[in-house]
Amino acid sequence: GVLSYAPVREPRRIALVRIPASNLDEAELTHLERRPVDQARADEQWDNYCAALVAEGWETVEVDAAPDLADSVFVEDTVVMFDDLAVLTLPGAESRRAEVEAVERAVRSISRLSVARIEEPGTLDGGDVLKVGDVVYVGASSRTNAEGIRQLRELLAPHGYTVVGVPMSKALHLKSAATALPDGTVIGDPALLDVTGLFPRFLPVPEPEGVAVVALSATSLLMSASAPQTAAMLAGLGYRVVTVDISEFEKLEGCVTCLSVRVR
Ligand code: CIR
Repeated sequence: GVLSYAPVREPRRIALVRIPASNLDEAELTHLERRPVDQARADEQWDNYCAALVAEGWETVEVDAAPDLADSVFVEDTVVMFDDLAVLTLPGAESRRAEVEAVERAVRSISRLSVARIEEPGTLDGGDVLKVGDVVYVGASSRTNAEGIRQLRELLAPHGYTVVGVPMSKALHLKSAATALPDGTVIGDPALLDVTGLFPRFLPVPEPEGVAVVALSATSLLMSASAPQTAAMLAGLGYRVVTVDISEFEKLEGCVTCLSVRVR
């Protein structure tokens, strides 16, 4: 007989990214004192961040630049992905709401995605949304209100996700305090969390900058270069750890997760 080999069609692993604005010094700050940002260095760090994603097999899709929207580089806050459902957010900070329009265009350009959105009076920042399997932890932070959490719960119920609200008073976003390893273990800084008992498996990390990891695959992690002890700890658990210097974005309360949105 004739053997025919169908090409293996894997869905593309896309990372949405957005080039830094030219007014980074006007970015929102909640918990940190303002320190001057080196714009050229920020641009270079962003290039390296994108290059690291590409090197790990991700295709970057750029959201149209918004040179005047100071926080637009932190694209994670504007859309949250659940399989093929993209939920556009309504950012808690007024100054960030205009970011969503171009993100919507970018999301709609990826044909396999369906699109929903959080609506007023709900507010929700993607940085507050932590997925662990089919449980979605959502930080009730200064940016994300109860109505935003309620709307997300309603949008996700038909998709089999359970939404769990998490009180957040000590850090900007839930993911400024905790993220998840590919095996579902939540890692974080207990000093930045109101509660840790909600997570079935919780592992404290030794540095505040170490709380944020991006799962590049089941076995590799992207982390900030500012957390070498955490990197060593996670390497010790068997992960391959890729580090990037994002110091200019850390001055603006950004972390390694918030610079991209992974569409798996
Ligand atoms: C803000 O305050 O909105 C930005 N300066 C930082 C946002 C960081 N985003 C995140 O952690 N998901």
